[in-house]
Amino acid sequence: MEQSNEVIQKKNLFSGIQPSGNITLGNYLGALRNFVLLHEQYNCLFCVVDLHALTLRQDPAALRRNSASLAALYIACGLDPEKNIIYCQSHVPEHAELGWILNCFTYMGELSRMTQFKDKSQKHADNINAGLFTYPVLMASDILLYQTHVVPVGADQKQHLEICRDIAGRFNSIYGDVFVIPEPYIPKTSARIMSLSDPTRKMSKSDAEDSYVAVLDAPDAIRRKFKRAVTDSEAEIRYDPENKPGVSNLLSILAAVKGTTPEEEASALSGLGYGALKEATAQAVVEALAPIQARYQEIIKDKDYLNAILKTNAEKAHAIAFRTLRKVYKKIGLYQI
Ligand code: ATP
Ligand code: LTN
Repeated sequence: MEQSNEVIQKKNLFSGIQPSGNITLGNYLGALRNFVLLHEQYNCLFCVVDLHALTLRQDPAALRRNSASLAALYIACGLDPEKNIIYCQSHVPEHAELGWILNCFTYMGELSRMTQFKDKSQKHADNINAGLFTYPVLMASDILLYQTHVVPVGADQKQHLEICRDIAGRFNSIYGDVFVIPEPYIPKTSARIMSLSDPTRKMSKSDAEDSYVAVLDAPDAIRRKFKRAVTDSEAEIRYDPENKPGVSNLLSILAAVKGTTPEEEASALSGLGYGALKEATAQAVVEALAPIQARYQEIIKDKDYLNAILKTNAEKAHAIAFRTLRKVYKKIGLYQI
């Protein structure tokens, strides 16, 4: 048989998580876990988007700690830092630089339609800053700098991906094919894990501690949080997100962790009480997180190793980002020397 010498070029994948608090089970099931599933098929960049975190007021010491912790967690989840570019956004200046240019190609009207902006400005009415408003533009710059084909995110980021595609398309239609138009990758199940204290709202790391399970929570904390999770006053384990959001959220988590469906879990537990559902969910989560937690503890102890990785990878990211930015500068007519 004739051998093909054709080298199949891998496509590019980019995603980011904000170091704005403890990484939650929602972040893990909606995003991180899919990074691990996808990373071998793509050239990947996984970013600690620390500049995005500044859109809400951060305690400087906590921001530093959370940034190192998130980088270590990427590795602990199984992303090899030799094969994937794991780095901090603020270490690569091109993100902010392209962000400025793209601000000039984004309309106030489209930004004011973003539901994340509306939600966050309601929650933080004392600090509705311009960064919160232009957040999606910086996110578009993250993605477009690396000629990204695929962006794995939770369902809450779909609208931001759409605006990114619109900005890229608008730019390309004026200057030619400068940017790859990215596609979102949103998991079918677990794309939107809900808060344990208010299952009608998304689980979020910047909310109160009892509303989320953190990936690094100790087993007894995980069990306690699930035990207190809000359900309803019936006693039937049934998957019905509309009418039974709390129970359905627990079933979704259990199914996502076990690789089954919420309906299958509901029928396996039918006839049992909510206590059994909570215990089964807590147990499955504790078991799934244990190996990640153990690996994390090894990595976070060795700051020299972690810093060396972040430095080398920021250089790799910079080399790619620099090429795209130069091209953009040239196309739009900035004087080059
Ligand atoms: P914050 O509360 O600080 O806004 P967050 O918890 O919403 O943070 P991000 O850093 O904004 O998390 O998101 C990181 C990734 O996790 C994104 O891909 C996002 O879509 C995903 N994600 C966040 N929350 C959930 C959730 N509850 N269910 C599924 N995916 C989620
Ligand atoms: N906006 C995202 C985090 C984020 C991101 C990105 C995700 C910033 N830049 C680029 C994917 C690709 C969030 O709030 N979850």
